[in-house]
Amino acid sequence: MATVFERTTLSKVSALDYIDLDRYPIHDLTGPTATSVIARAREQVAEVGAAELPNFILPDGMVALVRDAESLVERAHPSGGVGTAWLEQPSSEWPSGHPRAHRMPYGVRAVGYDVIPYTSPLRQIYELPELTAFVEQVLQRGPLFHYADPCGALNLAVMGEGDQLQWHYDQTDFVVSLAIQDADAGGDFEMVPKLREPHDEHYDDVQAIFDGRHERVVTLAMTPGTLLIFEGRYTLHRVSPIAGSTLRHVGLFAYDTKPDTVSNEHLRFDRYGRRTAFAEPPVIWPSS
Ligand SMILES: O=C(O)CCC(=O)C(=O)O
Ligand SMILES: [Fe+2]
Repeated sequence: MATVFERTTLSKVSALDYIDLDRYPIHDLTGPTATSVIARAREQVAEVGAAELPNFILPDGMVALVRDAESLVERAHPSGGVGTAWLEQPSSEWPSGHPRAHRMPYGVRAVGYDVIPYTSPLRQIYELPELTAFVEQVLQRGPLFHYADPCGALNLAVMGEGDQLQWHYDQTDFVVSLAIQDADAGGDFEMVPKLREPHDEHYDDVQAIFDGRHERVVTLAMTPGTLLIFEGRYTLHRVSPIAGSTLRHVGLFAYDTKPDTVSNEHLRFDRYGRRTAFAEPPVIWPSS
């Protein structure tokens, strides 16, 4: 017990060191700086469904995160094909030409939480209780828990030449992402604030976006080092196709308002290529 506690404490201290605590004092949420950062982020979420926190990570932290991401690329599982904005198999109820039946190409590679080593700075940042408490304060949805899925709780999303994510709504209320590396071109995070309402899908407006009428589309800079707190269930969004040889890396931090939510074997196999999670992150890859 004592040993585990000591090891954990040491790694938490170093993960806080990656964060610009002068600008974002997540270790002291009651101080004046944190109070104003939280108030501003809440405003942004209320106005556009997304709070962008640039330079959340210090330059040394970025060096460590990029090196880490590059070392994790070989653990990424590719998935791709065509999908709808609602991330569902369209039922026959939707005639062809209906936005709900509209399929768009996607391609992405995902590194699951179960294969991210304990020494990974991305993992250590995600596991900071201070970060969870900060996100909790911004979102004001009551206590937050790490998503309990052994593969899905934390992901590194890797996208290369030709990869993209189609226009979609997330199936969770919100997601927290950390921009680690930009592609040479493309890979823009584009979103349409306030398009969907709980009881109105506004299909005509969605169709207009699919038709390329982008007046309402907002592109977020997502400069490496930016933390983004994003309400993806009601904000249509996509990642535009990537060009060039530099990989786009984004860390995806999953939380839930309930402590024990997990995914299922089918979804897990689709995204990670395995039905069962590794019990411990493999030290070498490919794992034997
Ligand atoms: O990679 C990103 O920036 C966003 C990813 C995303 O929208 C998703 O995984 O649902
Ligand atoms: Fe999404």
